[in-house]
Amino acid sequence: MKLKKLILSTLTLFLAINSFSQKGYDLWLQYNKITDAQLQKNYLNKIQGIKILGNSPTLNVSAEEMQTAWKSFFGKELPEKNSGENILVLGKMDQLPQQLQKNLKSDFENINSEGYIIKEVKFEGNNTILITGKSHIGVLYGSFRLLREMQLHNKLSNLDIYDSSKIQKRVLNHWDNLDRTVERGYAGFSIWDWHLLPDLIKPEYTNYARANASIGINGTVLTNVNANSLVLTEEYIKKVKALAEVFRPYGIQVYLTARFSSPIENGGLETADPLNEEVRQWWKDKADQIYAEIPDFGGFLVKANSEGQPGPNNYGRSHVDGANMLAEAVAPHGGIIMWRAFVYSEHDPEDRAKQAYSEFVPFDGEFADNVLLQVKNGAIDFQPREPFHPLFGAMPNTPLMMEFQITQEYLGFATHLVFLPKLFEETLEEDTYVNGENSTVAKVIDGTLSNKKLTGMAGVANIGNERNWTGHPFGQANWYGFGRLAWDPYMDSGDIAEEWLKMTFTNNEEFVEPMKEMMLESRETVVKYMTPLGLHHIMRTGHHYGPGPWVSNLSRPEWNPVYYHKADSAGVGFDRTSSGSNALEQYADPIAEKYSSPETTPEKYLLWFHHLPWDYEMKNGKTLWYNMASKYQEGVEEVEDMTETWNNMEQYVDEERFEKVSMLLQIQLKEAKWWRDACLLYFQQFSNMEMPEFIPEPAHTLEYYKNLKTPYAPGI
Ligand code: BDP
Repeated sequence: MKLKKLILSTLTLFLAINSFSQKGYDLWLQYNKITDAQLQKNYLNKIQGIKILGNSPTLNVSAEEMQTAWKSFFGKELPEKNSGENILVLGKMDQLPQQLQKNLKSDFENINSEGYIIKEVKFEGNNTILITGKSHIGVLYGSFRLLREMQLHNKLSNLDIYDSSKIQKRVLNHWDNLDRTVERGYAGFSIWDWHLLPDLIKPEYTNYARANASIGINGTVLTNVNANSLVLTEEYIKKVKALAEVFRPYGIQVYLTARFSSPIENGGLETADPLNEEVRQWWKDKADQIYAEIPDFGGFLVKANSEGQPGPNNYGRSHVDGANMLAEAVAPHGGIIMWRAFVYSEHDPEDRAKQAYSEFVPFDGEFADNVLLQVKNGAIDFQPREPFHPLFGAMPNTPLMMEFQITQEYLGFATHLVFLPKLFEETLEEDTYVNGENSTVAKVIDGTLSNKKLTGMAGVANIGNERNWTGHPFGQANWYGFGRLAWDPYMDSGDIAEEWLKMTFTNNEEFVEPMKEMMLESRETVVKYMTPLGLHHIMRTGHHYGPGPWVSNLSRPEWNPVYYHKADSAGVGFDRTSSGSNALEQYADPIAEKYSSPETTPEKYLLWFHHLPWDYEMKNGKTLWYNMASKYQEGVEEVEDMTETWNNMEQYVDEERFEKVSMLLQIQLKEAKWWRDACLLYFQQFSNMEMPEFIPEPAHTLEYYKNLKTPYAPGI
């Protein structure tokens, strides 16, 4: 009896734990039970069975997803039916009866090869919901869309939905090493278990692919940009192939990072000179070898001549020489090269913010057709806030791919709650003026401005082997939001937050409304307590965790925070106007003119472009010093508000996620205060001004903050 009881209670506990942690693992694909009777009736009346036209692995996973969702929504299967009223029909265009194809002609004209149509039609004389597209992947995307409609509790009536991605290559960049450490990864180790591949295929690989396909991500770069040439050996290609096979039904191509010196390291050649015939042949052979195993291999991502990585400059050759050589190797197989523009040199005295532009603009129009130049959103490095990268307005004849960082290297790791789609949106909406007014960054990267044939958006992944994938439960929203914006860079970040909240937690408006507001404000909050008013790169060294504005002893000048804030008794900020580095000249005239005076520079970029005296009078009539202090204080107070908002949400969230977020918010609050106190104590030495009365007495001295060490911070 006792034993039975013990077994039972252990089982209950196990199930409870499992169902809770499952909530994190299932990401936004929770498919919460539909409890509203009306809604349930609507769904079950409209869809009473499923019919699949044709046969393919992608159609199979579409059908499987429907079943998974049905079990979860309604606790039952969706029966397969051959004919009848109210069935859901899945099939691509050429599988539809001729007449239906004809009727839908104009609908099909609205979508591209990955697009989908969800429409109520007569199929074999019956009322039917049809999910179709020009490809099986289109059908899969359509299936996820229908399920999203249901997760959002939208009624299924008069369905007439169509949608297509606006960007072609929607790619996650994993900075994962072959030893499973993840550069700038804060959610555990790499999910790729290289040691056990290709023989052990983990369910995580499939769930990763499902999650990505559900938001339209269609590519994954498996390895770190600081690349290891080992991944290009036969042994590893087999491992990569195994992953590619799992991802293929979900429409996800694999890519690898190519270390430029691989012909030397792997091929025994004496050089990696891109104009050397042997080297060129080596890359062609390598591409042939990879494509023989992985016919839909995407291509290579390359970090060259950047932060110590080898590249064409080592041989006196240009970035174009390097990129085009690789492009030639993958072109016969339909592959592409994503060549990174994240290039700066310690030997170059020019402002780091200017260097990529100086390096690449002269090559505009010279890259091969299958090269995308991958440009970070800002000219420095994934800061909490940066003006858009001037390259977006300066290379009209080169396909430019956006690179965002989803992992929070400079934004509090997986500890701080920050909703990044707000940051991404801000960049995408900026006007470059490259083709006159309204030449937004979004239009540059989706190709509409200059009719570019190849388009892409990359996001540095925040995924690891933590049970909930991203460490912070809200980190999932950044992965989700990246995918949504890569599909449609014009999406509103508020809509993204709302979708994610409903799909991940609950549709209850009392939860969704306040949480949405909190997420939308979270990015500005972090800017306030870390780098207000255009300050940037004042994090501690190496790991970049916490404040370190005093750091000045690193070997490369542009790695030191003092290089970026230039605080002295005369003032603070980086003069990038004509009296300083003149980085402003890299922007179109309307921006350069507007930002050349501090009076007309948006306050959010003030110290990015200007070095200003501490008593500079700002728009509100107060001094710069006063405003800086009040931003830091507001940041802290806003985190306090976040903790309060979250505390009111307990009834809507499972215990496990509730507790975890509560604790993380407490850490965030502690660290926001750390940022405020350390930065204000440091800058006060130069401002020589009183701390405004609203700033509480700092908990510690400046020396204390300077001496803090975190040798084992994750991500390096
Ligand atoms: C910096 C990171 C470094 C990356 C580099 C890059 O600190 O780890 O390797 O960017 O993007 O932000 O290549």
